[in-house]
Amino acid sequence: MIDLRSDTITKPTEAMRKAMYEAEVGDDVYNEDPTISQLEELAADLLGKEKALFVTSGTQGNQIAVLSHCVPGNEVLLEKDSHIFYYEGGAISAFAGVQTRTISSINGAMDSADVQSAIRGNDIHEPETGLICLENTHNRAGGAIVPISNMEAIFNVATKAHVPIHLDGARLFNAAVAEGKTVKEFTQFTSTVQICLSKGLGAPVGSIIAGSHEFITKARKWRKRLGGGLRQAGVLAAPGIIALTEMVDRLAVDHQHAQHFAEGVKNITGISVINAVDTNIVLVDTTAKGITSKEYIERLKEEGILAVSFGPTTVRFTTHYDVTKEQIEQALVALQKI
Ligand code: TLP
Repeated sequence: MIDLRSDTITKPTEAMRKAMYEAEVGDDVYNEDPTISQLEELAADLLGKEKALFVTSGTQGNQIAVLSHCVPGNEVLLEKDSHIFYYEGGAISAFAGVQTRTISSINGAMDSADVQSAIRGNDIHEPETGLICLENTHNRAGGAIVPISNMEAIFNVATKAHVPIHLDGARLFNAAVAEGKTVKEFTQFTSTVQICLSKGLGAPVGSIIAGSHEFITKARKWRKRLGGGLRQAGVLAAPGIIALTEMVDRLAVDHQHAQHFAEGVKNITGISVINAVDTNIVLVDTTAKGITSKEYIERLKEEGILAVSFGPTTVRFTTHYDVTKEQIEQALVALQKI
């Protein structure tokens, strides 16, 4: 099977497995795991924040951020197809007791004027705006890079209104590598950030959240409340360190593979690429073929290719460390056959 469902499916590299075996560990709830501390210091430095915290998943990291920034009854502003709104099971309402207010975007980038006008005023009838969430790259927009200038414009609006900004940067390193920039250049316009170690960077488990000392103190407490305080977690941090030190630059290869795949799809009748393919995601529309994405995915499976549905006639293909250029070629042959 050629698995293009997600970059979450990558298996830990040999170097990661060796590092897991050799990791020095302690009880991280007591702050005594040296490998966790090393990962958190490295991540805080890369992300340009005072402190970082290892969490079990991207979803948990985003949830802890909302819980730490907001109080029940707050309103959170976020893009209408953002992961936090679309794919986290309504968790921010269930756990943080906040309501959401969604904003449309172009390729994941909300207009700062729309954000400004959505921020609530000082009116007894209205909820208070507790947080603005951004996502970069934007998953449902097809791995689209939200421009730094757009993040800056929203940050300026938020700062004036004293509203914090949380960035869901599950694939922030993809954006940075594709733009030839550092992740800090993006995170300078955020209060807090979540990055996934377990997507294109290849670690088996985990995410990082980063922000001020004060934020991380609150976040640590929320992580414990949610049952995410881990004990000898150094075995999970060790591959995370490799993810951040050895796996970032090679994301460019995944981007080349996505480009190559998209070019190939353009030569196949009945299907078309509908995103700009900024990074490692290709969205393919099946409308002209007269079949649904689910039917198309079934046909793909028969040919040994796995992909996911992203709408009634949209199929998402994601490139990652465990897919070679030869497999991309094979996938294109299978698509041609269908
Ligand atoms: N995204 C997954 C699915 O949940 C859709 C995927 O295959 O793309 N933020 C963003 C932008 C994400 O894409 C994801 C995962 C998460 C957060 C959540 O990360 P995990 O899976 O670690 O909870």
